Amino acid sequence: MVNLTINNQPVSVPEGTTLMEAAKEIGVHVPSLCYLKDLNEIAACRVCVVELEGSEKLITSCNNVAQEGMVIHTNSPKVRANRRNTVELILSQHDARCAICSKSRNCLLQDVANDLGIQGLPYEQHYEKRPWNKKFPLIRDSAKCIKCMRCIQICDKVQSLGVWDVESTGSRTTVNVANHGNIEDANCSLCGQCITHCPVGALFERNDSPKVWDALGVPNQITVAQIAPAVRTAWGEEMGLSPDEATVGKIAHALKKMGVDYVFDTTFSADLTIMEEATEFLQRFTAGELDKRPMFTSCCPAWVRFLQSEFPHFLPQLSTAKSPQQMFGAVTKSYFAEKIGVNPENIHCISVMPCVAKKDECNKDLYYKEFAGKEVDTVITTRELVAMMRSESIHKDNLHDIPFDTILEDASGAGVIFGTTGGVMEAALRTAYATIMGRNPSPDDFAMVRNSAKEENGILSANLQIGAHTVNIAVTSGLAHARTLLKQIEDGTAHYHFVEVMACPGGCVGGGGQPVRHGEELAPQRGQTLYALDGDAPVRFSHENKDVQALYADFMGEPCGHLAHQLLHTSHQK
Ligand code: HC1
Ligand code: SF4
Repeated sequence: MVNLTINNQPVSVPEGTTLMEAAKEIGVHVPSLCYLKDLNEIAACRVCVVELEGSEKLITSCNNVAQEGMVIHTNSPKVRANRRNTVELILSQHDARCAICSKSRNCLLQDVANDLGIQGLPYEQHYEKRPWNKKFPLIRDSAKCIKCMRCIQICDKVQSLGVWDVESTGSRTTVNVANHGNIEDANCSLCGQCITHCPVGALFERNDSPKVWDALGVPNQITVAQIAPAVRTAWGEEMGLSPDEATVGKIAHALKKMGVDYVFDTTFSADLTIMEEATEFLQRFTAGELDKRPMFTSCCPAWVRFLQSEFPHFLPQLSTAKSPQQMFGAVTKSYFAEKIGVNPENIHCISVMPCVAKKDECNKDLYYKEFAGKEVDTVITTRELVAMMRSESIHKDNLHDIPFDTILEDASGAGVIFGTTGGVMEAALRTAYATIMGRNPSPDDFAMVRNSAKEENGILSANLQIGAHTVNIAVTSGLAHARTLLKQIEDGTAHYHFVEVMACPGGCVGGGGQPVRHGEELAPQRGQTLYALDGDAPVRFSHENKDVQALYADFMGEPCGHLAHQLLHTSHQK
């Protein structure tokens, strides 16, 4: 242990602890704009300076470690003056029109400037404004960038994509798409992790809420909304609701208040996806197709984009099942449209997703009888949903649980856990087991697929015995882990039959469209919310979803049958 003094308080910390972490031990917060634990400890912003007694120069606390006998002051007059000057300089190169900024009220720069009492700038403002394709789902505003390097690090170290890079040197140093490229050509998976790790409003999703408001105003148009599993775990964070209070039924109520005609749960079509994907898996597995290479889950569009751009030779291994989002749209504009006697052209499908990549995925077309159009018309993120609630003055106290609409209403616990890493695999295994064995397993028999994050390389693998079959499975999240897994398969050091990959660390609960809590990775605790919902669910198997059963009986026929192939499957080849 190392003993030192911080703000006149003694503190003992393990060797190698940074001064910032040591201060945290005794409840002292040192501000920073760039720090991300284990990812970005490079003192790019220099806001975290502290005073070391006996040293002329201030030192940065995020990348200097505690040493025996150090006497540190984190908020001395010298520190305050320096920190203030640093922030004033950053603000002089930042478009600080907070009122029209996507991160307003949740911006680290705003917080630090306010905490320091900065109310005017001694320097002239000058910031760069670069053009950007505003139609792309991910938007960068160069005038807001503070060069903290967080986006570079998360994209490189966690997602292994390297979309962002430093450009120029010295005072001209800036961040841009690597190799001076365009974002459209940059192999961006659209996972949105750079957005959720940006401390300011330099990165954000395309705002599609105006499209939703427009759709709600079209006379005689039917609006149908679906709510993704992970949204329920996080929207309450923005509204001041605890996980218990922030029910999905209240989101349904809010959407109805906005004027949406029918509100459904994507969990319904997660169950439908399992019917198709588990059937497809058993067909491919028993035909020996997976003896060399596995079948991959296909519900994460960022993962699909990653394969398309970097590992196209693996595309045939993807399940042909569409994602639950797209299946919902396809079922809405076929089966549901027929049931309610409405022309699918007069239906506008809205998805509320924790995801930025879903804004790209929804561009898929549906061809059904006379109808040729989009399965899903507009995708908004959890953040956009909350912003819409605010703009409609929907207060949390005026929301209560309402049921989803019929006839796509039923949803199992297996579908709910789709939103967290391992959930798709667990749900599929529950149904695959029932198909092979002719009886259900205990719902928690496959709980070993949870917690891939705890594995050393982030890849959880298991050999499962189901009847006479040994099934090798793997689960991972985060594209750097996925890349490792693909390399293992390529070089023959690992062999699996079925693999789940979600691009966002922790799965959709950690999605790029979820509310941002600076410095906190909330995916694990949001995942626990989904497991609790699954544990309490009256139905825990996708194949026991009554409305999915009715869909097959009344309309779709068999899983992986002719109509199912037409409506619920796709080719992921570009
Ligand atoms: Fe997801 Fe999925 S779990 S991909 O993360 O398969 O976005 O929540 O809706 O489609 O169901 C996202 C979440 C979501 C789909 C489902
Ligand atoms: Fe979107 Fe979920 Fe994939 Fe993240 S893990 S990119 S939120 S689908």
